[in-house]
Amino acid sequence: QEFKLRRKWTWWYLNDERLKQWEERLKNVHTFTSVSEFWALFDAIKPPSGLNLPADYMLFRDGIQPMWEVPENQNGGRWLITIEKGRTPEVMDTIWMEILMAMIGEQFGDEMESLCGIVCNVRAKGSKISVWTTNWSDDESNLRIGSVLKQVLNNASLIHQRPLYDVLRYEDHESCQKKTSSGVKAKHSIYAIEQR
Ligand code: M7G
Repeated sequence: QEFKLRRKWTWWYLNDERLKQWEERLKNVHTFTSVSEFWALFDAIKPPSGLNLPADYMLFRDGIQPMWEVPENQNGGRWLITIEKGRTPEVMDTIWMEILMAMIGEQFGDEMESLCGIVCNVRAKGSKISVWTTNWSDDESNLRIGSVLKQVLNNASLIHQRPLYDVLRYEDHESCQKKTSSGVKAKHSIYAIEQR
C-alpha cells in the first residue's frame, strides 16, 4: 500500500564546488509525494555528516525554491539551530531526520502553509539546521512553529538520551544576507531548558 503525503516535497543539494557561483551549485535532487519514496531517497543518499564540506541539503515544499530571492522567502526568516564543532555527527543527522519527519508528517498543523522548508548547512566551522518560514513579521505563526520544533527536538533528545540543542533562534533572512550569522540579533529565542 502506498501512503500518500499531504503535499509534494522537493529535496535539494548544494554541492561542495566552492569556486562556483552559489546558484550553480544548487541541484534539484528529487520530488516525492509518498512515504515510501521519501524513505527510498533518504536511504539512498548520504546523511548530512557524510557529505564533503561545505555542502547543504534542503527539503522544501514543492514549488518553493530554497533561496532568499523567491517571493515565498523574500520576507521570510528562519528558526536556527547551531551545532557546535565538537558534537558527534549523529547529533546533526538526528536533528535533520527528526525535523524532516515532522514536516512531511504535517506536525505543524495550521502553520504548514507558513513553513517553506528546512536547510542543513554542513560546515567545518560548525553546522546549522534551520527551518524557513514565509513571513518574518508574523510573530504568532513563527512562535507556534518554534514551539512545535521545541516539542519535536525535546522528545528526540529524550529518545536519544542526549540533549540535541540548547536554543532555537529566529532571525530574518534580510539580516542574514547583510551580516555574518554570528552578528544577527535573534527576534525570538526558545531554550531547550527554560532559563531562570
Ligand atoms: P550560507 O550558506 O547561508 O551560510 O551563506 P555560511 O556562511 O554558513 O556558508 C553563504 C553564502 O552563500 C552567502 O553569503 C551567499 O553568497 C550564498 N547564499 C546562501 N543562500 C542561502 C543564498 C540564497 O538564498 N541566494 C543566493 N543568491 N545566495 C545565497
